[in-house]
Parts: sequence; C-alpha cells; structure tokens
Amino acid sequence: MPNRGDLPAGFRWGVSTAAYQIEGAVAEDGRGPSVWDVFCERPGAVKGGESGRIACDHYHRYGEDVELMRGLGVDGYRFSIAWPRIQPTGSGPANPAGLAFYDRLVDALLAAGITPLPTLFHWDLPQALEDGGGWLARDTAYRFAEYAELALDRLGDRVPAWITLNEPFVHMVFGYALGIHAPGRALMLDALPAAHHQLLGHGLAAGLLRERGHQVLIANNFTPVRPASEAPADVAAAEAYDALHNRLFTDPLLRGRYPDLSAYGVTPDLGGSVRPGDLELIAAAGLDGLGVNYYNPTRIAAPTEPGGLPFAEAEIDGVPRTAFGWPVVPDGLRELLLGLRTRYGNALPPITITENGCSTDATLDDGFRIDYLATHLDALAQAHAQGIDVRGYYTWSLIDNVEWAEGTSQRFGLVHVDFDTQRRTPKASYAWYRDLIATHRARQRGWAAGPRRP
Ligand code: IFM
Repeated sequence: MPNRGDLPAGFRWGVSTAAYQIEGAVAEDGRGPSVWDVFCERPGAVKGGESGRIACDHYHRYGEDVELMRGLGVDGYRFSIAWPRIQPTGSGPANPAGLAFYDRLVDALLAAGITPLPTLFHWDLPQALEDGGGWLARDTAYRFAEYAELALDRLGDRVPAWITLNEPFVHMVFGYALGIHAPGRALMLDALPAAHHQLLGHGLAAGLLRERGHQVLIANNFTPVRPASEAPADVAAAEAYDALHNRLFTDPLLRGRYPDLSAYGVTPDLGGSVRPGDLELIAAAGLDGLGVNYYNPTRIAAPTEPGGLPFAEAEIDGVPRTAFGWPVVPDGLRELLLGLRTRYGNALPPITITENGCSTDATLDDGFRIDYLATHLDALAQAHAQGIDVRGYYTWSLIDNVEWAEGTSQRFGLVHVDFDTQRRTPKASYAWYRDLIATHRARQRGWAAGPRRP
C-alpha cells in the first residue's frame, strides 16, 4: 500500500495561515476595519469575547515566523493578504504602508528559500464594502478585481502563483446564511448571491492574473458526503447537500454552469444574481490548480423539522475526534480526490492540498496531530498512486491562531503560541513535519541520482 514516502518527486511541502487569524495590528499603518473587527464586537459572537486585535502579533513578529518556516524546511507558505490593509475602505488607491508589509514578508520568505503563495481573500472584507451590501452586492466582485490588481502590481515580480478566494462556501454559509461568522447575516438561502458574486470576483481577478502570466488557484472546502441511511429521503438529502457544498463553487469553474439546486428551491440564476455572460467569464478565466481544503466527511439525513435547514447532519460514529469534535477519517481525502476526478474528468486541474490539519488540546506533545497528518498524507499518497495529479500539501496551520468564532480555544498549530507573552514553542508535530520533509527531499536526491545499486 503506498504511503507518504511515495509522494512524487517535486511535491511541494508547505504551511498555511490567514491574515485575520494571525496578524493583529488591526489599526496600524492605515488598515481599515474589516467585517471581522466589527463582528467580534457583537456580544456573544466570539467565544470569550476574543478577537483578532492582537492575535499572534504576526504583523510585528513575521520575521520570527519566517524563521520557524525556514526551520521546517517548507517549500511554500500560504498566507492571506488583508484587503483592508491594501484598500482601507475597499476601493480607491492602495495604502502604501499596507502593501509595504507584504513586500517585507515576501522578501523575507524569498530570502529563506520559501515561495510565497498568497490568498487574496480569506474572509476579511473591508467593512465599508459590507456597508454597501458586501458579497450580496455585485459591485464587490469588481472591487475585488481592482484590489487583486493592486496586489499584483506590487508583489507580482516575486509571487508566481495566487489563490483568489478561500473557502467561498464556508464564507457564504457561515457568514451570510447562518450568521455565525462575519458579517453575521442570517439569510439562509437568500445568501446565494454571495456565492455568485464571490465567483464573479474570482473570474475577474483570475482573468487578469493569468493574462499577466501568473498562476491561479482557488481554495475550496470539500467534504465527501455520505447518506445517513439507504432510505431514499436520506440519499436525496445527501445528493442535494453534495451539490451545495462540493459543486456550487466547482461546477461553474470546471463545467461552466451551476449544479441543480432545485431541491432547495433555488433557481438556476441564484436568486437573480447571475447575468448573461457571467458563467462564461468565470469558466473562461481558467485555473492552473485546484486548492483542496479537507478536514472531514459529512453524513447527511433528510430534515426532521419542517421549516428548518433542508438537511440534517448525522454523527459519524466509531472514529476519533479532534478537539473541535470533527471526525477523523483520513481515507475521506482519497475518496474525495477520486470523486473529483470521476466528476470532472480531464477538466480537473492539478490538485494542491491547501489546508488539512486538526485542533488538539495538547500543548506540545501533540501525537494526535502527528497521527492525523501522517494518516492523511498516506491517504494522499494512495490517491496519487491511483492517478490523481497532486502537487503539494500545505498543512493548517503553522502556528496556533484565532479560530474565528471559537477565538483561541481551538489550536491547529505545529507551533504553540502563548497568547499572553506571544512566545512561540514548536510542538512535537513541528519536528515530525520537518523530518518528513527532509526525508522526502533526501529520497528525491536519491531518485535524481538514479536507482540505487544493490
Ligand atoms: O481556521 C480555518 C481556516 O481559516 C479556513 N479553513 C478551516 C480552518 C479550520 O477551521
């Protein structure tokens, strides 16, 4: 059975983070407020009343964090650019001090031999744009493309590849449908225009980035969906949920159309937001790679209560759980990648795992995380052996950080952060990941030298 030692030569190892979760310095150097700054002030919105105001203070300590990455030996670092640092009100000229921060970060990464992989939008929309409707407003898509161009103009000489959006599904559902993330709108299915406008923004930005010779990915959250039983109502609910979670943001990119969401009463124009030419633009922009964020599968049953959500989530029993309570099912990653290939065939671009990891309560001795990572990487190697073109793996996350509405209570880092002192301490998983990368590289050198003589 193939295992992580069999991942291909040239495979890229990395770590992931996001601006609001680590940077802090929310009012420094002209950064404008984001939807998350405002949302965190709502009583009860975030556990313990926490926020990203200081977070990991990465804005000031990025040098130390780059050194941690150098120590790991990663090839790449996936971080996100805070839109409100570049355009404090979401439009107009760039804020030079905001761009300068990412300039310094990119230079420090390159000096450490690490390729920067920025995500342009990881949920921290400038509040001024939210005041105008946020992603429910078509205009936000055009503003996003303008912002992307400002980032490209400044960093494009050193950044080869970009991720446009992070998990637009999660952002739409948690932020606009359920209101448990910023901007805290609870519109249920009326949130769907926020899906289309994010994709339109992706298409506009991807078009210009690729025109200028850059590579473009999008990072979607995927989950293999299993029906809770063979009962036709559960099977139908699972199929509908699969279309919503896994296909809403991938079908338009790879097939040029939205999936059928009529089971939810959704019209093909997503609540009137799709205009003629939009789907063509989104598909024509093209993708150089698909970013896959994988954490766990989902078990879906038919809804039990009339008038509530159009599906019910069922427990997955008999497997370990992370501190978050998420079921640990490594083979779900292989299943999901093979499923994507079956669904999209030759239209499926090369895959990069842009997030995978777990929260644990262990402070430094995080054997649970090592098992999680090892077994998921084995599943990835098995998917590769079954023909999936997988190019890299960026674990979530480099350091413990602000886990959105959970505050700092869920720790995903290879490096422990003491949020009182900002002291960083590598966990056991840090050493494990470092050794894995070094071993893989050593094997590659062996491969390059040709087969070993007996
Ligand atoms: O922390 C998040 C990240 O911002 C997006 N993907 C899932 C991670 C863990 O919940």
